[in-house]
Amino acid sequence: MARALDLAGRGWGRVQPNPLVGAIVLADGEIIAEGYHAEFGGPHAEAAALSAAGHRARGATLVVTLEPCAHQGKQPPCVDQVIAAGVRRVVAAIRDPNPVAAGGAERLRAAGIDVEFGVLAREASALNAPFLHRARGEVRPFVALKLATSVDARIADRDRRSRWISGPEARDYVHWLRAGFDAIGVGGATARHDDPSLTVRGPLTPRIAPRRVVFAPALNLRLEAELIRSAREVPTTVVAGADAFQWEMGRALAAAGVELVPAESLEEALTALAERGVGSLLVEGGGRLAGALLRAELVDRLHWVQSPLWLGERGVPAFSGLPSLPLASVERWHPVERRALGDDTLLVLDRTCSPD
Ligand code: AOF
Ligand code: ZN
Repeated sequence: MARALDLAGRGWGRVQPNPLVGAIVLADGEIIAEGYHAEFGGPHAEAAALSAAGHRARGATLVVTLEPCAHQGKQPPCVDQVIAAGVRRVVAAIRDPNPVAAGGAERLRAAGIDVEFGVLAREASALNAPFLHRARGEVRPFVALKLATSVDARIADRDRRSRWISGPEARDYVHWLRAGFDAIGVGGATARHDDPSLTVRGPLTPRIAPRRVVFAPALNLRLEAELIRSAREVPTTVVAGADAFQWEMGRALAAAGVELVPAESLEEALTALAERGVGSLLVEGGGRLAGALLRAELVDRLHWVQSPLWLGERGVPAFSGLPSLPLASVERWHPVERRALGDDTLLVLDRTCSPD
């Protein structure tokens, strides 16, 4: 299953809003074929692995990160292919919560195939957290925060300089990470001070370039900002209070090709983004937006890159405005990944823990 999860990850940036799925075919304990879902609308992981196995799939075990689908969608039902291939046993990490596709296990069992769930279920759930979030019927996008900080959790020095806290490996990681999200968000102050482009500039080209979203309640932006100047090439949304769009800046932004989304709160903003097709949002700062999202319990995942330097008390804090609750009542988040990125350290934390 660990191998199947690795394979599933290769679809990152290419398959959303569909799930990342990997599969292997095992015979006599050996991997005889592998497959993964490589492209939205393309062959499912099970079909890819089974066609690679050919006649050797007869009597074999199919290990897959998600329950095989039972529906005719853009692809034929995987259960039919599993049955036709003569597979004897299916080991799946998690059930498919998508009501349209669900029911695969029952169909397989009715055909006399052994079906087992629960192997590396937590890892499989973490891998497809945005897909599972939407399948639960959530009305807002899956929200992840990405922050590069010093050891003392500062995102910029006392003059707001942040280039570069993290090293090149961590910056490559961010470009890879962006490719898997529908939208990349920043606060207005960050858009003004850092003038980021928030585009994907790594080896992985996303199937659809993520939309850029600036949360700027008071519309305190510069028309010369990179995000605004390039709004006709890469879709850009500015979220602000409805009143703000009446101002001259609102009209100028619209004329520059920026999509304006009125919202009076972060909740409203996220719901409006979901209605416009944003299923997952990666927020890259700054500290005020990060703090406000956390305070409102609107963050599902944190990608924290910690670099080996200190910026001191006058450095810009990664999260501002968080309440100081008594230790006994604070919630603990759940690590889903820890690894080195050059000299930096990546820690990925989820707010809620998926069940085993
Ligand atoms: C995938 N890839 O490898 C598997 C999926 O419209 P379709 O035919 O591509 O079906 C999409 C649904 O099929 C998806 O939401 C999930 O429930 C199920 N399984 N989907 O895109 C795969 N195994
Ligand atoms: Zn399928």
